[in-house]
Amino acid sequence: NTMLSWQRTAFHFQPDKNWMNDPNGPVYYKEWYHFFYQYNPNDAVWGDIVWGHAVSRDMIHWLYLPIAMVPDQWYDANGVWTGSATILSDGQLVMLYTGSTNESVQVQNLAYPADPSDPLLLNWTKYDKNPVLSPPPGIHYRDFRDPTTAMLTSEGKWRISIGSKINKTGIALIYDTEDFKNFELKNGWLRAVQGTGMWECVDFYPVSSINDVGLDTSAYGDGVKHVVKVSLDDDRNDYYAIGSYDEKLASFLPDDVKNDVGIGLRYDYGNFYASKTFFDPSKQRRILWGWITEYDSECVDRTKGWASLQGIPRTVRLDRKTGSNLIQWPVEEVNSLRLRSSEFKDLKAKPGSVVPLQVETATQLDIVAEFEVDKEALETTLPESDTDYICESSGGASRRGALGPFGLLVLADAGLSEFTPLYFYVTKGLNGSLRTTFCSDQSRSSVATNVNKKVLGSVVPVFGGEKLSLRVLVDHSIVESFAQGGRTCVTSRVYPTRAIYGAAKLFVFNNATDATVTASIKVWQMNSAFIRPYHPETDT
Ligand code: DQQ
Repeated sequence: NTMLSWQRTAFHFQPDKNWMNDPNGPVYYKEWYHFFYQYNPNDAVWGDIVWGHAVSRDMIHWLYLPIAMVPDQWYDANGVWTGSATILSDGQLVMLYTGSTNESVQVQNLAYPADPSDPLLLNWTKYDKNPVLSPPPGIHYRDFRDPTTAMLTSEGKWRISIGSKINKTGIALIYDTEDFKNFELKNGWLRAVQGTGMWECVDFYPVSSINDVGLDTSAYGDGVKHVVKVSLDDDRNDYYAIGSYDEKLASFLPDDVKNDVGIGLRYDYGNFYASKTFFDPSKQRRILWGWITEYDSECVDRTKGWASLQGIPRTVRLDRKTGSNLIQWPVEEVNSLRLRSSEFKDLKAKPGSVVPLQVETATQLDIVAEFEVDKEALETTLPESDTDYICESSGGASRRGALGPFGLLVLADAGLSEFTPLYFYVTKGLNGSLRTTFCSDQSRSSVATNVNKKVLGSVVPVFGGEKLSLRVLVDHSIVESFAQGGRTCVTSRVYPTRAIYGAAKLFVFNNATDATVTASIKVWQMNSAFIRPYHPETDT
């Protein structure tokens, strides 16, 4: 349907048609990045799940390959569900995935490349004695899924985690194995948190606390912290915790129980789910993939013939300045799509102003912006007792405060009948300290009615002397925002009907009542990634 074709993205990964959900088994193998994904080959809604497959040299320019695995066995007859890749010490690749059986029991299965010398990994062999794991006693047959990438123990065994729940308590089970065929259930859990419900797509990995280099999944010891991430089925968000992992006890302890697994920090305060990381040995970094779903109706998705995107892959590492959150940033390869740029230096936005930026079209952009709040206003503004600005419930970009909101209007039409504000909101506490929140306001993104109109976002740590900074990737119907170098990230799906193609514009706005804001902004037009099928003769 050409009526909705402007929503299709140009540099985010999406299949040429139909439904996609979770990222699966991302891995670097024989100089190719491999990406698998939950895919419905028959419809633009969830169902009939197979593993789609694509390869890339740079995680931006993707080539579609044939479907990797389909439900052709009793143990995955209801779907080839989410799983992870592990590269063994000798370079062999093994894949563990969840099968939903002919009776809808969730079991874990082993698969491996039919021809390990094939860099494209076109054919997959399922182990003939699958399943390798069935739900243990006490676990409901439909609460046992999404095995992690394995990490080595000090005994030389491989260790995986699988998400589940007991009553309302989310848990991560731990299994050790030597051969990925026979598994031993460990006592206790990696972590359990009351009231969080089913843990989907557990991820478990090390981050360095001494430098910014990514770590192999098995790294352990001095200078290493661990991250546990869970996808909460009940509220459809990805939560992580940073802490220490006791390898002997097979258990994880968060640094801060207020930010325990599943309750505190989120990778993204917008639309981002079922994510998974992998270690990229070619550039010594850890990469995070996340599924970005639709915020419109299934009926519309069927009309347009596709649903869902993957976020731009992000490097992920510990924020060594705060020590208490991760830093996420689009992989550097996305910069290769940058075309012409426009620069706006020291632009003064007075209280209550909207300033257009001349940037040709504004549907495929990479924006880097810095904002400075007028020092005098910061000093003279009276402290407030209520500094708890919450994006979801604070009235969006139109509610004015002394020191905010200010930021950008993206995917805006000239008459401002549609626009998406990305903004900072600063509040001053009674003790004089400042608190900064970053929000993405979808409430006026579209004149269409059957789309999500929430204001999304969260608080962002800012140190004295730091300017407020923002990186934004705009791609037709997705807006990915990275505030303060990637400390707080917010992804929106938006569905403008007027602010499309050449009619889409970009503005700076300042809706604060007291403070003038100085903005410096660089905007690149972004090329398309031309994602297409692999051609054996020309694609090498
Ligand atoms: N999606 C898969 C499951 C997983 C869920 C099924 C998360 O394995 O728990 O498509 O989105």
